[in-house]
Amino acid sequence: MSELETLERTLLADIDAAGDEGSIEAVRIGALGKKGSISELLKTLGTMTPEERQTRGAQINALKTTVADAITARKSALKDLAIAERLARETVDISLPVRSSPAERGRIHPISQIVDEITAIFGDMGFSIAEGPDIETDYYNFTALNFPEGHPAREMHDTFFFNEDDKGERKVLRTHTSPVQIRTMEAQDPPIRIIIPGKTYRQDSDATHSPMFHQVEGLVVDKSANVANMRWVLEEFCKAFFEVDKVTMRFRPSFFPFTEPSFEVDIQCDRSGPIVKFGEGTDWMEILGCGMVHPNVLRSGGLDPDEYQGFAWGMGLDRIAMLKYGMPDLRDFFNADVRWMNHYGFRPLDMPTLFGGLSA
Ligand code: 2U9
Repeated sequence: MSELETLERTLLADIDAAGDEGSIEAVRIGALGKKGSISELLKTLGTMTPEERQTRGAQINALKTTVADAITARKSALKDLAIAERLARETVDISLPVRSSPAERGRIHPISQIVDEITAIFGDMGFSIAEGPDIETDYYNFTALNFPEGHPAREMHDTFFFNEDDKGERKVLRTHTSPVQIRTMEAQDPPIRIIIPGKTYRQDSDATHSPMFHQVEGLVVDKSANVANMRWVLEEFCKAFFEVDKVTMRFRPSFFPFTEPSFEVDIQCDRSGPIVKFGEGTDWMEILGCGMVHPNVLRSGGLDPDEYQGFAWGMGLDRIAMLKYGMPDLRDFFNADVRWMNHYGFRPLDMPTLFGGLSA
């Protein structure tokens, strides 16, 4: 066997034996690199006679082509092999349970859930949401709402007062969301149909009262809004909110400075078991307050009470959240306890809608 045939065999065997891209590259450099075995052979051509060079040159070049082709083929085969190995190694077991995303693991606080539910119900009836500041002037929180100066009703609210400012004005933490209705009447012409969910503040703290609590109030103003309309809106709301086909409601006369006549509203229920059931039973539970907007309050909002009339209502969100979802102590709402949130919280992607269900 000639020296060239031996070299070819050795190199082809090395190429065949190269198991990865690093080893095949080493074989290439050993044969075709600057100081490789084939390159060294090519250098010897210069010392040969023209006749020798013709035959020997052709042989060495043929060897070079054979080896270069074999290296290219092996490289491509190794690449395919590497991809096949990686594919086998990185297969995904699609039968494994899906890991929940962070958005799935978080929880919506029951108060936010209740606000979303109420928004869905009143949104469907054509109401918009209105918002306003938590720090209010005495005027918007009391005077504009027909609380006379120095009247005991102002004390009834256990108000948090700020210190007097430079102008001698004492701001308050709003004791109800009602200032927002005044601001809306000032800013917008009737017909007005708004709900106002928000934080409110009074000096009170026990298992069912917290110094910061939540209310939702509603206001309708147009030329013919009346008690019958109000009753219908509130009954439809209660049916949708408590997810029952029928409710019986009782309107008892009451007093609020901002409404005349005023009512406290009870809903018939069954309180015999561990959870309150609505739409059945013979017990009553107070659920909200409401009334026709007082003429003085319409005037504060810049409206003529001889032209416009309105109805309004208000309810405590924390209380109805406790009622609907069976939470015994209001203070847990604000303890930021992740175990409580995991138990009572709602899944973030289950947005309440009337068509999909409020709290399913
Ligand atoms: C304007 C005119 C009228 C809002 C109303 C009630 C009756 C009411 C309480 C329920 C429980 C507050 O959280 S609570 O303590 N609210 O009973 N609220 S009518 O009436 C308004 C509001 C604004 C301009």
